[in-house]
Amino acid sequence: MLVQKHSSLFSNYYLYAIIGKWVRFYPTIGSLIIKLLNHPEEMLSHSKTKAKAFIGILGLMFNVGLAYPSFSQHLEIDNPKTRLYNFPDQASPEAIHLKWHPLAFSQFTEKIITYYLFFDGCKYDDYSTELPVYFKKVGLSSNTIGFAAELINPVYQSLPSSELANLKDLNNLGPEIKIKSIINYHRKKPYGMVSFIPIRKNKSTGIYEKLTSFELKTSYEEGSVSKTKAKKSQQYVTNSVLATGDWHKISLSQSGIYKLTYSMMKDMGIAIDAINPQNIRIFGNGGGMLPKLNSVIRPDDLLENAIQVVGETDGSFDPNDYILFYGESPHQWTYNSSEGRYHHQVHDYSDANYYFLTTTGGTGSPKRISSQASLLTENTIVSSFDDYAFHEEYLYNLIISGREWFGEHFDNNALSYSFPFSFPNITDSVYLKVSLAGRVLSPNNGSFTLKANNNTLTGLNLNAGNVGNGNYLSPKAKLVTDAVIFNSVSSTINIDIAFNNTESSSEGWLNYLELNTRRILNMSGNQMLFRDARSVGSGNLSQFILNDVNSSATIWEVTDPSNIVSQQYNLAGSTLDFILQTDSLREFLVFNGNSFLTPNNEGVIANQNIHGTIGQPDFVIVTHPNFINEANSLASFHENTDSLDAAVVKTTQVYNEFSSGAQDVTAIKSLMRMLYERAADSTELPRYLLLFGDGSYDNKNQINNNTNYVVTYQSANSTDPVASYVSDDYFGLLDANESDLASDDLDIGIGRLPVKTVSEAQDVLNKIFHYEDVSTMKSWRNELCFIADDGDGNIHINDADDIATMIDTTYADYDIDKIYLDAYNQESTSAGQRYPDVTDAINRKMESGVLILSYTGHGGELGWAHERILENHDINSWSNFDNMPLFLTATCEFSRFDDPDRTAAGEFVFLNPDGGAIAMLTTVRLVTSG
Ligand SMILES: [Ca+2]
Ligand SMILES: [Ca+2]
Ligand SMILES: [Ca+2]
Ligand SMILES: [Ca+2]
Repeated sequence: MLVQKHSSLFSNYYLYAIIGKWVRFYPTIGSLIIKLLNHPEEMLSHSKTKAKAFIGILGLMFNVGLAYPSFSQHLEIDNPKTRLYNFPDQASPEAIHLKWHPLAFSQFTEKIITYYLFFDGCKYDDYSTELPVYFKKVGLSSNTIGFAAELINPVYQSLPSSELANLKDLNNLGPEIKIKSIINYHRKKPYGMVSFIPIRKNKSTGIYEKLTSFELKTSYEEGSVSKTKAKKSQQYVTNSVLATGDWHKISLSQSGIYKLTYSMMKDMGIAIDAINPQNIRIFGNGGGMLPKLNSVIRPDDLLENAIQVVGETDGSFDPNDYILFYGESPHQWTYNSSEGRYHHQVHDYSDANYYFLTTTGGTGSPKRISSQASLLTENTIVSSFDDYAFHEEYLYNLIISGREWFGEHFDNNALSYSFPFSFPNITDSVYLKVSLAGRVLSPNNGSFTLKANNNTLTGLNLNAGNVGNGNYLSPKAKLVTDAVIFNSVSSTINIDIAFNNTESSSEGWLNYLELNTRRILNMSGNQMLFRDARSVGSGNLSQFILNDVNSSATIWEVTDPSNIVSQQYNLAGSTLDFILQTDSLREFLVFNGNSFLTPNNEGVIANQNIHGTIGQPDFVIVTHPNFINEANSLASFHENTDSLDAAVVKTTQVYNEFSSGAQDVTAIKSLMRMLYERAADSTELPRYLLLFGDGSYDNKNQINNNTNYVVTYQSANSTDPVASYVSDDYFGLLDANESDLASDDLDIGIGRLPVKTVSEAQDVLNKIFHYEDVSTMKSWRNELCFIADDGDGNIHINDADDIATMIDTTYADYDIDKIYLDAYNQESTSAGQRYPDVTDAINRKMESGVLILSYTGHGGELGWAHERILENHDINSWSNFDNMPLFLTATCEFSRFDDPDRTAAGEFVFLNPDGGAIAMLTTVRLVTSG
């Protein structure tokens, strides 16, 4: 009987799944529920094979927010022998008919209405367009290296002008349909993905036409995959260097030479008088974030750096002995050789970079800085060098979303700012790149003007334009970026930025200033970094000539920060020179020994060894250290009740082994990549990732009372609430070709427990454990409830009804209850329209219990519907501990979990200690339905 079948239907669910965005909900939700209800008996069985697949599906649907109307493909997740997709019959492709519907619309307020064209099975590819996309997945053999698709026998029909009048984005459509065909990978297996917008503008008539039927012809190129994979692949060490020995973590924030003295080491807790300084080692992987593209090789575990230990030869660390090492800023500069410019990249997750010191760890001879000879002949002279600087502050996030933060704020109180830069011995023009954001409401305009040393910089186009009428669907601000070259004779450069607002409510923000110039190669200050892209060329032997040095000048080549070498040179008076091959860009640091930088002590690090001990778990919990006990007991629970092989690691441990100690969203992904890559076969692939701890849009702790427990992946867009999102999917895009693209295919199921305190964590655990209790296996587990908002041309009700019908015809055993607002009495109150009977019905349903509760309609961080049918006081009043539903919400920011200033209504549903939801598939940002 069904009750029994569902005894553990949602017991593994720890999961509070996060959806970035959904467009066009109902096929997604309908398919999902059918999958949820599919094969419940396997879910109950202790083998749990399907349960795993099922949780995988919960994760898989959050593919960077894109709704895939069918998940049937993903069901094969645990059956690697089943081909995921059918090969099309190439000899006679079948005709495909598209069933188009009249124009649909979605109404947010009286003023905001968006329109959609749609056909059955369509999806919307990107949130800036309202045009439907046809897509199809095609099976490919594992040695496919090329894939293409074309349309045969297309049949078109004119689109009535009434359907076009309200659509945007038509201008991008040409006379030919643009077909995108790519090879994607799902759990290491390739498949072809074909997608296109099935609308064209007829070349001869100029009329827009929709494609109504066609045949899809696909072609493949097969070849040796090992050939394409011949480039180096990521290697993983067997054991982390942190597994044995004493470890002390230090931090720093700017690039340069750092000194560690006897007394500092003593303060760090090192038994400095007892150690042999010849055994001291420093590890660290240099600055910058890990690369997003998986195939880019990155350091695995911590690299040992070459250092200098002054006074080590006598075997004792005496009070005047010291260590010198090169430390790199977390913020990176990269040279773009086609542009001939250096660009900076601020670290999105950390303002510090970390190094690890040990006196007993590591293997082999400790790495020391060796010296590098100067060559004897030159063919290129270097007497000036490239220098750069940036100014970028992390002060404001304009829409509480996205990873781009802004600095100085321009408004009527402060319309201009001044930024001083210093380039001693400047000898060339200055390249200045500026990025700003302006918030100017229609019909006004605004612009920024820049001055360098009081001269207005012409040729910059920094027109802030306007961002429409400022409703909550329009961009908060418009980003303007431009670059200019100007001359400066002064080594001090003052950049003044003024905001010209035509209306007092206009605002602006500085994103960044970035400068490139050249300086004469004269020593300036106590430490100076230099490099010269002009020296680079095949066969170049460059003589670097450096003036104004003292006799104790030392030059380190820092091109490879873990393999620093000391450069030998010739000295004549106060000028030194050295000659090196410069086939590629090399970087140096000269210092006079008078002054060094000092790192911060971050304390002792306990031994850890994720690399060596994690094995090949099905289920990985990455927890904030605060919740380690709760994470461990959840892991044991799943090991005992579900036979899942579970592993628990702390965020800080993941960072230490995968991102050199700095918080980085990609470190968690790199851990999952290691498990994925090490898997000997498909049964060893990781299946689930649980993030144990709340997240925040503020990954660098700028705001007070932050909730940055487990790092969040935020979209690049930080100005447009419709295009900006947060998504935990990023952690599960694991194939080599994947990074963070919407087309990347999620390979594992991912959930998050958005808990902030141990007590919240314990409450959630109590719920999960209780859900498995036999006393809760009652008839409520046979009931489903669909709640639908009114208005919007009945789209929510139609969606909910379609889902209910889908389920009713597939699973007649379930009792379906519908709470459609239109069926209830609406009352006018002083606070607006209300549906008190709907609220009562929902509260009663929660108390009596349902397996799945689905809501489609308007909503926000405070509850559901304009009529406030569900609010936080309802949610917090629920005491349905014995019958907690899975919540599916197709509504806006109901569960915007990453805003520390507010616990969203969806979070309250999940965190309610006396009931609420056992799990949620829910929305965290603005979404639109269609
Ligand atoms: Ca000594
Ligand atoms: Ca920024
Ligand atoms: Ca994939
Ligand atoms: Ca939260």
